[in-house]
Order: sequence, then structure tokens, then C-alpha cells
Amino acid sequence: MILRIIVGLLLTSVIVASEQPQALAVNRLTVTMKVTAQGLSVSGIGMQDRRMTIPRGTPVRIVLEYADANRNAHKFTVTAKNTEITSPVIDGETRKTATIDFTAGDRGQEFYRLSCELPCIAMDQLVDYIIMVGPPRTAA
Ligand SMILES: [Cu+2]
Repeated sequence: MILRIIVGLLLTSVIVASEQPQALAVNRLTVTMKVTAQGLSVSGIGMQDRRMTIPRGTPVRIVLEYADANRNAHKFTVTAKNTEITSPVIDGETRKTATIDFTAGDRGQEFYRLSCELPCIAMDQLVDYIIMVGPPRTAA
């Protein structure tokens, strides 16, 4: 009887463990940002005046795609309270895409700032994008 319970518990934990990664993958928000001389062309999320909002707790992947006609190199950093994530340099030749992964607001962040930190002709267009952390998505 006890053995049966133990086997049952083990099976349950194996099933729970195997289902978790799938659930996370489904929830992840991928935001694609084309890096152009006119600024970031964002898809996968709404943006107004360089501002986006992502619900707290959302795993986010930002995909930066090089599309700068000036052929300048860029390097983006996401900064927030307790957070600084820098992507590799993208120059369109040795590297065309870079990704930045984080979970919105997981360490109490209220917003993130996304900027290119390399001097480039399009500099003014590629700094101070703001990702606001919104209320958590309610379970459906
Ligand atoms: Cu730049």
C-alpha cells in the first residue's frame, strides 16, 4: 500500500516536471526588433513613442536583427534596477542577429531601458526605448 503511494507520487512528480518546460515555452513573448538607421522597427508587441508594456512575469526574448543601411555596428543593453544585460555586437557582417532574454519584473523592476551603446550615425534613433512592466497576466 505504502509502496503504491510512493510509486504514485513519483509518477506524478515526473509528469509535472516534464510538463513545465512546455508551459514556459508557450508563454514566452518573442519581440523582434529590426535595427535600422531610422530606429527600431518592432514586431510582436505594440509600441508607441518608443514605449512598450509587458505583463510582469512574462519570459521575454528580444531578437535584434541588423538592418542598418549605414553599416554601423551596434551593441544593445537592457538596463533596469538590479539588471544589466548586454547583447553581442551586431554589424551585419560577422554577426546579424543577437538576442536578449529576461523575465519582466522578476526582480522588482518597474521598467527597462533599451539602448545602443556604440556611437553610430543613427544613435539618436536607437536609444531610450522603454519597456514598462505591466500588471501580471491573469490566468485564463
Ligand atoms: Cu548603435
